[in-house]
Amino acid sequence: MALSGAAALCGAAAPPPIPAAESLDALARKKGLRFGTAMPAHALADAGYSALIARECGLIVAENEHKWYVLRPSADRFDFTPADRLGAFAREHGLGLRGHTLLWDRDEYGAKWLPAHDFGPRPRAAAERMLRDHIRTVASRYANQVDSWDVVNEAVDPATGELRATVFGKLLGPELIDICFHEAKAAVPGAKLVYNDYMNFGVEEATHRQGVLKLLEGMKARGAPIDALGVQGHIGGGVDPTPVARFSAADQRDWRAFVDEVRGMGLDLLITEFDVNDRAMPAEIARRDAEVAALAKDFLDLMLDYRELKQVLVWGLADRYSWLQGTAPRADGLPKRPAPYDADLKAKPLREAMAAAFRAAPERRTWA
Ligand code: 9MR
Repeated sequence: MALSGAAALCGAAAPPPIPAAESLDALARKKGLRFGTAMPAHALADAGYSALIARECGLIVAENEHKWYVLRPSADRFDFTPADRLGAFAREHGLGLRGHTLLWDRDEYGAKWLPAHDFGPRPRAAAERMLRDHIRTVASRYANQVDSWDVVNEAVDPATGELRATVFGKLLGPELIDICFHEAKAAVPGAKLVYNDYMNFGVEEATHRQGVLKLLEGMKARGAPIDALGVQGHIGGGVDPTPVARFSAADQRDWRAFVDEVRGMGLDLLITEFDVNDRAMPAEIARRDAEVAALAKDFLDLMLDYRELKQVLVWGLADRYSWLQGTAPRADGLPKRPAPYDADLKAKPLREAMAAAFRAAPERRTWA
């Protein structure tokens, strides 16, 4: 049989498009879950990628556009332009919008001007005013669209398990986190409020996990209005020095103990930034993709077992939009393959692993 057109040129027929009823979000919804991806504003110009997101996802999260360094070009000015463009895209395609983040509590990822900012003669009060004003202004602007906010991101230092000594952390002390959650609650009482962090499985992550548990326990004890823990889910050694190619039985046991504690506090769970760093996996693509998919399936099966898990978002739906391309490169210099779709927007085994995990997941009550 003669191949036609593009298929003949590529030497293989293009895979059939995935029917709407089988999209990752449709499969997730059958179980009371939702599926989405991070999207940067520059991806709006990519028609193929935007269409893929609209087809596969039920929600998006701005990859960087709600961060202080984008929203706050200076201490006295807000710029909502890129964030609003992503909000408009979500509306146009009937997608939900998550908010990330009202405070990324790391100065290196905050507003550029902040570390040198002069808070005047009463710095504590001025810092609290600035923070509350930021949270109120940003959260209120998206009150009708964003239904869950990463109120605070990455406040726990993985090396010590203590809160990081940031500009706001030093001025406001341990109260910083509660202040953020109370202000967000006052601004958007109907939104779910999430603490988001990258604690992971693995023995070398124990201090980070303990630190996050300590933070959450304290917040619950003090009555801070928190609904869920956002597990970023950068597995495979996402932001860690050591690549992790498997989810061992011992690691699964320790990770479950961690998640059980979070659940025991009455908190829900989200996977907010899922991807699989293939930095230590074989070069050969079929083998690499199979290892990525297998690691993902092990992790997702465990997490989806918890009915408290309400949403799964990937940090980029296709390899060409993954932040991992620019972070800790592979020794062989090959491009990474951390996302469900490849650089040509073809579905990979990771996509099938995610679909299989959603199909196998128990049903849960939708996040109200
Ligand atoms: O993917 C994001 C990348 O484009 C940015 O340059 C970087 C700094 O703002 O942040 C990346 O996203 C991070 C997320 O906001 C928080 N968790 C870790 C993510 C990967 O670094």
